[in-house]
Amino acid sequence: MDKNSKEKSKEINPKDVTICEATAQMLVKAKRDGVETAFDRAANMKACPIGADSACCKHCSMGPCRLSAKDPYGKVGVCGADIDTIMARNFARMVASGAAAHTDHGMAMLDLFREVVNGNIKEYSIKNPVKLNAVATSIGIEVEGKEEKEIAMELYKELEKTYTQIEGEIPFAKRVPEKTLETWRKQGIVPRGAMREIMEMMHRTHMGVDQQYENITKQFSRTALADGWGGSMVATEISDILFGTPSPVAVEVNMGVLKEDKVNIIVHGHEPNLFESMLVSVNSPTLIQAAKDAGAEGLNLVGMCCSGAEMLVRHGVPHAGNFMSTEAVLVTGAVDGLCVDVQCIKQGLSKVAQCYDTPMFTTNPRCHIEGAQHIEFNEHDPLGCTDEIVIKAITRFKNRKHKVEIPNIVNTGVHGFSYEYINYMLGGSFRGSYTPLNENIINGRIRGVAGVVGCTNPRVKQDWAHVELVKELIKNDVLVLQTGCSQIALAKAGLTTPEAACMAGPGLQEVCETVGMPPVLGMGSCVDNSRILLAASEMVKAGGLGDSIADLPVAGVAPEWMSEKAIAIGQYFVASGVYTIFGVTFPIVEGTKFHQLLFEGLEEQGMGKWGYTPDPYEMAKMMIAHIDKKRQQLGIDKARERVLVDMADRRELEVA
Ligand code: NFS
Ligand code: SF4
Repeated sequence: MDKNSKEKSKEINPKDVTICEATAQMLVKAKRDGVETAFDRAANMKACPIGADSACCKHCSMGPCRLSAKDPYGKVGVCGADIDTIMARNFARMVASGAAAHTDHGMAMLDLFREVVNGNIKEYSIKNPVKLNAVATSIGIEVEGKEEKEIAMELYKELEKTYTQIEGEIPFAKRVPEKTLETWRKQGIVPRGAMREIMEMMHRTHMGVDQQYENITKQFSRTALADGWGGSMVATEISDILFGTPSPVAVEVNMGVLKEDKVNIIVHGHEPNLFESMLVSVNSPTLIQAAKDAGAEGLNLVGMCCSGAEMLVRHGVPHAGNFMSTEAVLVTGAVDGLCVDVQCIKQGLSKVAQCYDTPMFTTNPRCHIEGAQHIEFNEHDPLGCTDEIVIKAITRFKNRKHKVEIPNIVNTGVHGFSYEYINYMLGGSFRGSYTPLNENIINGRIRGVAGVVGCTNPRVKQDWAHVELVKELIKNDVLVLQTGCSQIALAKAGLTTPEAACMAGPGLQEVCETVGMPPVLGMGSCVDNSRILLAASEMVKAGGLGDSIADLPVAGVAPEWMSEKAIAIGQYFVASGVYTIFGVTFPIVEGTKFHQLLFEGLEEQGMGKWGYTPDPYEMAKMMIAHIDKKRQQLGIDKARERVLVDMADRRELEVA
């Protein structure tokens, strides 16, 4: 036994690390099968305390330098960098990396769009011309009397600037409420183009460049905004134009969506083009016949993580679970093919897949994984890749060697609330608008709106903080908007059904029942957080709730975050004016100047601010207190008291 394996002695109790029953069941099986997952590794990998506080720097070989969180100003790096510079630079690089991931994804969608419009790719087409016109109009492109192709080409050229523009403001800055934009202009943080912002961010965080935390913060705000109002928004809007805008659809979630008698194929990753092509492949009569010839009942396509969330809201494709369930799902032995593209794909998956003879396929030139087969996805011949994967999965089905154990749990919910649909749902088909939402906030039935988003993380009990927090929020009449892995946690907990309205406070319950909607609205993947930005923007424009996003009674939260993308998202929400709370841990030393700037100072500059607590009940309290403060500033706090008294009276009458 080597030293390493001797150290790996801590055993996990599945019930302590997740509230997802299917995942817990599979962790028990994994232990039986001698298979290790990230839960085991997290228990045996002590997080570095200095790194967790971001009190170290390895930007040059005079270091690495370690400072102390206990005495943050007691020491500086070899170059003289102080704690604020070091933490701000580290934070900035997390933002740059997260923003790069989203913007590169958006650019891949834009590349596809250009080739479709040019006629070079025929396998995809514009599915949603109404959205094409709406997006074009929103950034000042005249659509009247023009052919679809002409509008699309103009839109492409304009949106390309999101990435390549050197001077000026990114195109979607035109969608930002005027006063919010004014704040950005005053602070000098309106993004020019994403490539420029990310490049400048990397430059400024190099050894010996920007060594003033406030100045670094400005640039990472600008970089983050180039993600939220840039790359992510392009990803969402172009995907809607090419593949359709989500509208409410009943979906099945959890590991029970795998079928023992079918060839199970999972797509896990982020870019919908691959998944869309896989959807075509699994519907091919030839391949369905091949599956039947192999003794299967058919082909079963299932999503995971964010591309799964996108296909869930757009097409109602079943979803097997979120980030911390991706290894566990392989332990079922039922997965005949695991197909991935980019982001949030644990390298550990390849080893677990090997244990169960599940072929794992990487498909994107950006992401190869040791032990996985690479079958490159090419948009000019998308089926070439996805058909081959289906064929290989059928072969695995035919030769299944492992006993299959699928947790018998399926939850149904309603997801697919694009910001356009919220408009339609509340405003009716003739004059969709956010006015009814605002009215319900002003009259107090809805106390405020919360965006609950982000990852799951083996450092905390999977799904627990998401679920407990959301229950608290809706109980207090806060309408919840969701994306990413968080909405899968809530779907598994049964809170994305219209019936879940009974768990909401009296005001929110009344609104949900009138409209027939759940109190928790699933909107899609992490790039679809841009839908939340647009919803916030529409709320400002509909009137009555102030002039900027910072005036709204809203808050954002990522209770179980883990990725750099989450930090980028958090920062663009904060810079857009939203109070944003993170759980798990926060990579900054408390009591430092940089901490003070992020947790208080930015708000004084007209933006939002950061908050932190690992406790979901505390999170709910902090968010509700903020929402109430905003209600008070708007002068609508009294209305809520009145409406709640009314409703209580009415209920008493009904009982009598
Ligand atoms: Ni968002 Fe999606 Fe999930 Fe977190 Fe990862 S899949 S982009 S980063 S873990 S929500
Ligand atoms: Fe140390 Fe400064 Fe080099 Fe960072 S840049 S490793 S603080 S010497």
